[in-house]
Amino acid sequence: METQPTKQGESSSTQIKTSVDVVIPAFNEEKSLPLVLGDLPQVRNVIVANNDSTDSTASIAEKLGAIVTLERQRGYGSACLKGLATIRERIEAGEEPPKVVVFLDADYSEHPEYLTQLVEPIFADEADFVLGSRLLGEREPGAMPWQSIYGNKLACFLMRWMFGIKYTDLGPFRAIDYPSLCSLGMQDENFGWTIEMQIKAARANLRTVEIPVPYRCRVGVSKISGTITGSMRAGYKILYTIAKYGLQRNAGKQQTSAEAKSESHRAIT
Ligand SMILES: Nc1nc2c(ncn2[C@@H]2O[C@H](COP(=O)(O)OP(=O)(O)OP(=O)(O)O)[C@@H](O)[C@H]2O)c(=O)[nH]1
Ligand SMILES: [Mg+2]
Repeated sequence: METQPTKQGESSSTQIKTSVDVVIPAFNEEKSLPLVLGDLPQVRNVIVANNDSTDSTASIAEKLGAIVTLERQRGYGSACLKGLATIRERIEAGEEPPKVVVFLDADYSEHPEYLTQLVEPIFADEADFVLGSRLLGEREPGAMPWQSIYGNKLACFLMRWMFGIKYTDLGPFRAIDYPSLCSLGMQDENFGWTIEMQIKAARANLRTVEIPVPYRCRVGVSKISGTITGSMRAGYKILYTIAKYGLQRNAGKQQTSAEAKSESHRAIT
């Protein structure tokens, strides 16, 4: 027997269809992309940011109804930035801004159907930023190699220690309120993208929640976490990004205390 959707279910799926845009950075993911797009709930726009793929990623995405945008400069962040630029261009051309933007990998390691749960706290006005945590969710054996698990844990520990922010993961599957996303001024062009968003979201006092998301072995060949050089490059960039924002924060504190001193000096003289 067919179950009747609840009124709330109906309205949230309508909201998703009309006001959620999804950005999928993709580099040579012709095998996995059809699976990702097939499992994705109906959203307003699916933007595949093709990172100069040499396979048929772009043509497959187009055939399956996605908006395909080309970014020649390689790097996860570059592809995500291109996706955001495409959203901006469409707004300038007269489209309504999205309510929520969801980021999702193209390798089918995430479960795209969880998008519905990811956007829910934003539509309920309980959060501005929702992070899908693979560390809280169920992971298929081998889906996250040990260096990825401990690397993520270390990054989260450092963020907590340096900034007092509590995260459990740097997962790529995430939803964010569009005006909040614009206010963050995202910049990172490669592996620092996810952590940059998390640090900036905390600094901007965005209401953030994490929800567990399952994670499975990717389709296709591992490019980052399953290779030693990929893991080292990603790890280095993540640590560099934490240090960069940590130093900025300290510089800001020193500046504030210097300003306070000069203010009190002025008040005394
Ligand atoms: N590696 C890599 N991925 C990119 C790039 N540009 C876009 N992507 C996409 O970014 C997403 C994440 O990359 P993955 O290679 O899956 O990285 P990962 O999940 O850390 O590691 P593996 O799945 O083990 O390779 C995928 O959808 C890629 O297709 C790029 O320049 N390099
Ligand atoms: Mg992956």
